[in-house]
Amino acid sequence: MTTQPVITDVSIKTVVVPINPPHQTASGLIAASPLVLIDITCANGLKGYSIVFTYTPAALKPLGDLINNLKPLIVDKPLDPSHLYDTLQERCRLIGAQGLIGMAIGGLDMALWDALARHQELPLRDLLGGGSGKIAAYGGTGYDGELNTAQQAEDWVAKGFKGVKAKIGYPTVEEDLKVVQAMREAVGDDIAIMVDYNQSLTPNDAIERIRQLDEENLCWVEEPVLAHDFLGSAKVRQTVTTPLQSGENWWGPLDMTHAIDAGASDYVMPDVQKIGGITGWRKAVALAEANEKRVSSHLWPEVSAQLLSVGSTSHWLEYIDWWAPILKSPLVINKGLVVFDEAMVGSGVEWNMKNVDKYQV
Ligand code: SMN
Ligand code: MG
Repeated sequence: MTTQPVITDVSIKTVVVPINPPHQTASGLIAASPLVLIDITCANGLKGYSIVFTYTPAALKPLGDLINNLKPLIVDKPLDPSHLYDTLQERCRLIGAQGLIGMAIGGLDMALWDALARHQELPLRDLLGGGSGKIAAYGGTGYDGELNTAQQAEDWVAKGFKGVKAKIGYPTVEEDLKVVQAMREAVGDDIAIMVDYNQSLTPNDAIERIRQLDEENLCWVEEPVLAHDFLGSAKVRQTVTTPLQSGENWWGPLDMTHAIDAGASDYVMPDVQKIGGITGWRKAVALAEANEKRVSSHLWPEVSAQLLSVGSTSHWLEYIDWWAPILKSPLVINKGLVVFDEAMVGSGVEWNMKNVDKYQV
């Protein structure tokens, strides 16, 4: 067994990467990605990298500070991500390991696993047991109206994608329907269409709307109600036939347990940051697999593609390339499938320093 190197430093940079065009959802506009970039350094010069996405620039500095303040729990310790995850969870139990704390832990955990994979000179997926499955990716469109959404869907399909997701939750269900029907018209019957309400409906409103969408042969309806209203979501699920999808806002594996116990969702799509990094993802996905839930991902395409390739119930990779400008080797998709770079080690995250400098704040 190789001995783990000792961690000597954790450092951060903050960047704001513009999104062109800005991404509109039923719960707000995202015009740029505020990101904390984490670098872990070990005694032998080994590095580990990860991205923390703060959704709003208001949280960028606090998250950077938080990660710096958690440094004493990590520096001078051996590079043992699972053990450090437990330490961070225990030491944050009183404040609670959700919200900004949860995001900081998720980001640190991803950087630690990245460093460990590099130390073993393996891609993350091989470090986690290896996976050979083909991972299909879907492209996303914003809350952009009938014509624009259909056009964007057509563009994804022209690039070879076999699935496309639209943001809906317009003032009326008639508008939601028009968007979905325009997409179907544009892409044909063989393409999977998903829709995302971004938590914007009440359970009763969701039942009324999704019953009307049930005729549209959708792959899933995502987050129709508040992400933590597990019972409300279960009530919707019992009344509609289209599969429900949720998970991007669940904090840690325990939220996954509660959601599954409540029967909240047909499918799950944890977000590798909010679910607790790679360590949290593995615990959560073990639960999903035991419950025969198909697992998709949220953001972090480079890291998520590797995680999905290891899973036994993997479903779709969400392909969003907003952070590609600051990466040395952004994920490659060909004909809608992930292409792994065979020579790559780590989690797929390493900086394009020219652009990091350009977008640094
Ligand atoms: C989403 C929300 C916020 C930022 C990025 C993406 C979204 C999704 O809900 O599922 O892609
Ligand atoms: Mg979503």
